[in-house]
Amino acid sequence: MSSRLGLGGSIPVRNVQDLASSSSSNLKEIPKRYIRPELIEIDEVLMDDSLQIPVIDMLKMAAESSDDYENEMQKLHQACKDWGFFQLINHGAKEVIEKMKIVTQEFFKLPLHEKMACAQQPNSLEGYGQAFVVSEDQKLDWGDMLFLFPLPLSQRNMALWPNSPTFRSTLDEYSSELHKVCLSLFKLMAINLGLDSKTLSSKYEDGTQGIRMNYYPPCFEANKVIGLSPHSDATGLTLLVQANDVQGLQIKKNKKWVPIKPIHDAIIINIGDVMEIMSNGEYSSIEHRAVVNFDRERVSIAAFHSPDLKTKIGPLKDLITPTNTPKYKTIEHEDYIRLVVSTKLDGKNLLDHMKIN
Ligand SMILES: O=C(O)CCC(=O)C(=O)O
Repeated sequence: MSSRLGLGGSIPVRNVQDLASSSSSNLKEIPKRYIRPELIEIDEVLMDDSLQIPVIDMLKMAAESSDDYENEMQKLHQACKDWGFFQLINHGAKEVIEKMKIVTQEFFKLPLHEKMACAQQPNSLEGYGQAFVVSEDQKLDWGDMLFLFPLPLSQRNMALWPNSPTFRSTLDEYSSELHKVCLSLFKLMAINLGLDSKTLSSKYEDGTQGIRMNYYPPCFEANKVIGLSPHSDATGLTLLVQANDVQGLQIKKNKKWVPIKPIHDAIIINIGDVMEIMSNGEYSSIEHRAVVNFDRERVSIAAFHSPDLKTKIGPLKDLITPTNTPKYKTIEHEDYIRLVVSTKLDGKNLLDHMKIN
């Protein structure tokens, strides 16, 4: 079973970009399925800028001999432990990120029928559509997405890639550059966890990479809808960029939502559930969501990285000692994927199922 097919499919629902565009719908009232008071009103949003995620400089960790190495490695370790989120600068992928931002925005500008050439197929989340709609009365997010799986190469489904040579070559390059950044981060994280530097990266070299391009249309009731419901990422490490300069990402810290201000050339990195489990809880996978803007569209690109299917999901053996006993179960990767799907279906927290009480 391939990991992406195992994630199941989504019931097709109305395209939100089309629904929101006044020329096609003259929308006067937002349909009830998008109105989410239960999500929007429940937790406070931090309104000042006092709390921001750490900024980590990749260049300072490039050589152990550099003066800043120890300090920056320590900052990285603390960011993974305390925040589960950070902004990475000087990562070497700046140029391809700029190109990727352009081709992504161009894709969402295409007429609906052209975008629908990449539509999600039954039983798969891959393609153009919406995130994981499983019932006819489920509340909906105010956003569309194009979700593709560039890695492993053997499983690329080119039929769902937009038919533009520039899009394709850019996504190909983006996939490979971000995968490199991801592997480099895993080496640094392994060192910080006191492990052999290849312990983590070796599990991800042939792993899965899913790239999700999110489009959140503006909404005149932006304070009543949600772009992307609160979630933590079921994968290992996510590399996120905001494709235009409209903010919307919020992360949960001390029971409050903290709006993130992306630095222009930075990649926002977050620890996923698999990394929390493998680190035996040393690193944290944090809940986050995307909110919508009143008068401007927002576009973001998330690259999710999962280990290969041979890798069991559980705390890394080398971290387990008599005083650091396993806090999570160890299960086969395919069983983990089944768990991801079933917990998504019943809206439960995956990590609660993996924790050993
Ligand atoms: O749009 C964003 O900033 C967040 C995207 C995200 O969390 C996701 O695609 O899983």
